[in-house]
Amino acid sequence: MSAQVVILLGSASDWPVMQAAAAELEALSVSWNAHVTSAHRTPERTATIVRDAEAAGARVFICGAGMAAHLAGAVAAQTLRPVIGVPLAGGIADGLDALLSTVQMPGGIPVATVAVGKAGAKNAAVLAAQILAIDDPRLAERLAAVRAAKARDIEATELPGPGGGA
Ligand code: RP5
Repeated sequence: MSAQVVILLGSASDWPVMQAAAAELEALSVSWNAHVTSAHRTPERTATIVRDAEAAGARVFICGAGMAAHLAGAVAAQTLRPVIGVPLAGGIADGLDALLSTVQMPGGIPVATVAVGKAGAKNAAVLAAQILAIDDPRLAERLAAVRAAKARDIEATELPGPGGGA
C-alpha cells in the first residue's frame, strides 16, 4: 500500500516550508511520501502522480505551492480524495497571492485551504491526520495526546515579571 498521505510541492524550493507537514505526520506515525510536481510546468506528471497514488491507496493529498498556486486545485480536479492546499509566501503579495489562488476554487471542486507558510504546512498534516482518525481510534488517541501536550506547554509557560523578576 502507498503512503496514507501524499505531499506534493510545486517546486523543490517549497520543501523548507513543506517539510513541516512531513515532520508533523512523522510525529503522528502517519505514513507519507512527497513529490515535486507543478500544475503549470508538469501538468501531465501531476495527473499521473495523483492517479497512481490513489490507485495505490493514498487517502489524503497535501499540496504546497506559491505564486499562482494552482497545484491543489489541479490535484482536486483529478481525485475525490480530500485535498488540502498550503499557500506559500514568495510571490508579489507575500503569500496573499498564493492564498487567493488556492482558496478560490469553483463550486464542486473543494480544496481545504490552510494558513500561509509553516503554520499552514503543520495544520495541513494535522487536518490530514484528523481525517484519517475518523476510522482509526489509535490515531485519534495520538492526536489527542499531542493536543494535550501543547496545552500543558502553554499552561507551564512562565514569563518574567516587571523588572525581570518571576
Ligand atoms: C510555484 O512557484 C512553486 O510552488 C514555488 O512556490 C514558486 C517558485 O518556484 P521556483 O521558481 O522556485 O521553482 O510554482
